[in-house]
Amino acid sequence: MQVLATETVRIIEGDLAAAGLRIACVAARFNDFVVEPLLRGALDALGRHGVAPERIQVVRVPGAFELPLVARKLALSGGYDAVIALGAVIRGDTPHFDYVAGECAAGLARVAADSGVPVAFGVLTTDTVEQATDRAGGKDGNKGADAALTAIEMATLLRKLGP
Ligand code: INI
Repeated sequence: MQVLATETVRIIEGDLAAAGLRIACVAARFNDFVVEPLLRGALDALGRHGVAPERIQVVRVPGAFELPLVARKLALSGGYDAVIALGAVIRGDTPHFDYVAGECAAGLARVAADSGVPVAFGVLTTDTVEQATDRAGGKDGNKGADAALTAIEMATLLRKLGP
């Protein structure tokens, strides 16, 4: 059996050349002290990679539970190459966490698979407020910016893969 090196096979992957992409960001207002820095990080990353502001639409929803419905509407509109979902579900003391976080993650994954439009998961699910702020422009980076890069990479990848 021949062992094939990755250099010898054809590989398709996305890139970060984002000029011309149309991007929708859907952001939860719940825990806005975390979500706003995520949104700023996402917009900063989109701008740095060449997405024009007039090609970006921001939509706000009450909480993370509402993200999938609106992401679905945006994805199916035909107006966007990718959707970035932003939210923060913080466990605290509430059993609500598991329902909100679980439905949000499963719902967003379903939207992407069903619509064919990439949905980047920029939703923090953490045990504490500190863990959330660390990931929203704190010591652990900015997951909104990371989600924006994923959205760009997936949108460019899908373009390369064709219809
Ligand atoms: N929504 C969040 O975005 N984050 C949370 O941490 C959260 N908690 O913990 O309850 C939360 N709840 C609200 C939820 O997303 C819906 O907006 C609400 O249940 C109405 O449908």
